[in-house]
Amino acid sequence: MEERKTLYSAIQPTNNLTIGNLIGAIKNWTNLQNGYDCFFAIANMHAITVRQVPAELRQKTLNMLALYLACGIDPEKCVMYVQSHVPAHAELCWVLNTLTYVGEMERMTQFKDKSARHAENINMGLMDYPVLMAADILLYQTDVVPVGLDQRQHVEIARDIAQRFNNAFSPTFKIPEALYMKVGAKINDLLDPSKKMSKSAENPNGSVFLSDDRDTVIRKFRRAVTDSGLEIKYDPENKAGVSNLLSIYSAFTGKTISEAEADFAGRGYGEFKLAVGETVADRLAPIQKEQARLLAEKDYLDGVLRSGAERASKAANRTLSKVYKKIGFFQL
Ligand code: ATP
Ligand code: LTN
Repeated sequence: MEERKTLYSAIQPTNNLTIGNLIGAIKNWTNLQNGYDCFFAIANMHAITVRQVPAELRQKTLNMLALYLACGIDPEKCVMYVQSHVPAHAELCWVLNTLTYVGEMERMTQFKDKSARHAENINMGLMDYPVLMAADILLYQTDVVPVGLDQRQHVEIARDIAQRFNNAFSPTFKIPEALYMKVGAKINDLLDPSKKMSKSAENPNGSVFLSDDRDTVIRKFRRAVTDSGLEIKYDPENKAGVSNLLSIYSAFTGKTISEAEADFAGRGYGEFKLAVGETVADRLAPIQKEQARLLAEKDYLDGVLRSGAERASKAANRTLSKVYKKIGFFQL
């Protein structure tokens, strides 16, 4: 039998997730979990590169796990764990730091964006973010990394660092490939459709959070920016707002873009926006209910994380000990 490939992804528990995270990341994970050996992390070490409130970070970590489960990620099939529970991430990051150049980190788009947004706290961790992410991916000998398009540069650098290590020592890391979905790899802000929808956007009315109640979801869609035209057709260049709404509708219903266009042929923007809002609200309700149910099951969540940490550590330590051997760390 052919060996199963390994899939790795993670989300930072920095805020409530948006429908961008759901469509761009989690939904694909649930579709992919049957075909791969999957690791899904809650990247709390990445999260602290921007200042967090400790009690909130702790709670958001559990919220995120409950959400993974509520969206249908199955702990029998996948390893779900908290990044800081596996010390090998920090350990490999240190080694990889010695193979990474300051100049290339300074040029990373996300680093530049976040430095501008958090000018008072441009810390070393923020700059090192991509190296920690490379450590995450490479520890598990990952084949594929399903992420949104905004993470492209980070996966590229992980590949470069892996290759650099393999060339400097000997083949050690598998070279990972990013995996983007055709529809929904980039969901945009409802108020500024030229920007990606983000969970830490300045104006929360442009982002739809998975925790938003029905009225809030519908209100946000009603106010979504479209254009002065009339036609409901997919044309991201000229009709960014309408195209974004069509992508969201298509992702939430499983219809193709042309089926989505057909559903709204001849209808007005107002009706269209309301229909998309209702569709999204209908799909979020059961996820929210299941998440709340799971959050009350503390022992169960604890068990999932304990078993996740154990399984992840085992795989990660296998790679780390190879690395330590190759670089000449004296081993006991
Ligand atoms: P922040 O605003 O705090 O930087 P974020 O909303 O960009 O966060 P991340 O934790 O950085 O979220 O990303 C988690 C996953 O969700 C990644 O795979 C990312 O590519 C994906 N993702 C985030 N935003 C979108 C979006 N608007 N469209 C599609 N995928 C997205
Ligand atoms: N930076 C990622 C989150 C993340 C990640 C990873 C994604 C941390 N480690 C490893 C894939 C693989 C983001 O989506 N913002």
